[in-house]
Amino acid sequence: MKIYSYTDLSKSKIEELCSRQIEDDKVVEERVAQIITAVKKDGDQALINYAKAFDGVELDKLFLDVEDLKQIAAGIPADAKEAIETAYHNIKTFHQSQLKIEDKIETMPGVVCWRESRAIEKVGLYIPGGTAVLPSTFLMLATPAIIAGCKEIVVCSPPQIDGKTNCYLAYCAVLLGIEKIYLVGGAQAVAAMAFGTETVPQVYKIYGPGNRYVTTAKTMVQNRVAIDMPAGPSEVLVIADETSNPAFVAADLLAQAEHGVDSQAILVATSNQIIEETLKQVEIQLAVLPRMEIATKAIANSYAILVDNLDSAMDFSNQYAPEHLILATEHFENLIPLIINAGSVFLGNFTPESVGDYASGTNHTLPTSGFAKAYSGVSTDAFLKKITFQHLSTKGLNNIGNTVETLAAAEGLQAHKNAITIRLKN
Ligand code: HSO
Ligand code: ZN
Repeated sequence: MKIYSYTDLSKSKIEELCSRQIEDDKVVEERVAQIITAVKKDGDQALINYAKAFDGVELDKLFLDVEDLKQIAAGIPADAKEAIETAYHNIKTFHQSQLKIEDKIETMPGVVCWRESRAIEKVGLYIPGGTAVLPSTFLMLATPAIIAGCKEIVVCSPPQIDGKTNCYLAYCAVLLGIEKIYLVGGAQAVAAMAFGTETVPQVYKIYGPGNRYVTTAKTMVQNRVAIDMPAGPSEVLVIADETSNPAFVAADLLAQAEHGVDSQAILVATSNQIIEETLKQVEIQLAVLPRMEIATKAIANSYAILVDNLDSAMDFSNQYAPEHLILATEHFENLIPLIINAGSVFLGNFTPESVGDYASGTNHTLPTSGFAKAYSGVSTDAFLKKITFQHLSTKGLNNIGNTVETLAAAEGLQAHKNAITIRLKN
């Protein structure tokens, strides 16, 4: 891990450190475009072909139904079942609290405006499979969709080699009341949900993380459907002062690093000693990790920054706009007002990112690659649209009428003006 001193960094070097270097990959783009075309043209048959080619399975049915799911779910170990239930409870409780009814506002006497939420009717959730099967992502996406009241929740996840899904995902489905999992992965899953096939329903918005193929497909179908957010490799930035615990900080950096070779784990610390002790801990803990190879590459891809004070630390963090921000400092409350850009924040020495990844209640589908500057993570809001309403009494129209007539005339839109005048004369 490289170490930099913040005061010595030029503006352009800071920019370089904050850029996530996601190159456009023309090969991936071409491949994904072909997949989308094939799914549009051949529907289910294309999905069956890709399952054979990419997942190595001959599917005779493209989905698992309630009975299949119940049967697979029965194999879940008791402790995992309990853990999923606890996580679900917390995620549900937090996301339910996000449903808010807004006040009606009288902007001038007799003119009343308000907003009401309506669920997006059809949503598509992508749950990754492959090297890491993520039941937690299933909970994070389906729970707010259900709370928002989405009528049709389409779930796609790649088939395992046995042509099924694992017991964890199946148990989540049973717990959530989701009656089908479509055994479709990769770009073909995104294409299927965007355009629909004989079996996979078309949706209005697609959510969920995935590999480069999935992400590229999501960007490519955006002229057809909405997506949750652009996605890149996962990342964490830890701000540590002398009250931090180097072993804890190292553990958090490694929890991030084990996600993938392109993950970033950034340490911003107020002394050289903290950096040295933390990196020593990283080495010790890394050596015994099952995913050591992946984590080693990710750590090599990451860096530490020495700052003079916590204000500078926050300054850098806001420029980097991390997906996850951990404040490993005793007086984190002083830093909260200084946070401008971050996906989700973890406060103090006893709040590891892992709790938010799984079970505290906050969502783990968050903006990466600096998109935290403009995007929020997934929440119940992401499954809702806000519709505005207005009602005018005759008094209201009398009060506002001239204003609108004048503005319509200024824009040269006579018919707009007439729509007011004809009523005022009445
Ligand atoms: N850190 C990931 C979420 C996750 N971690 C799932 C473990 N499982 C992105 O926020
Ligand atoms: Zn994670």
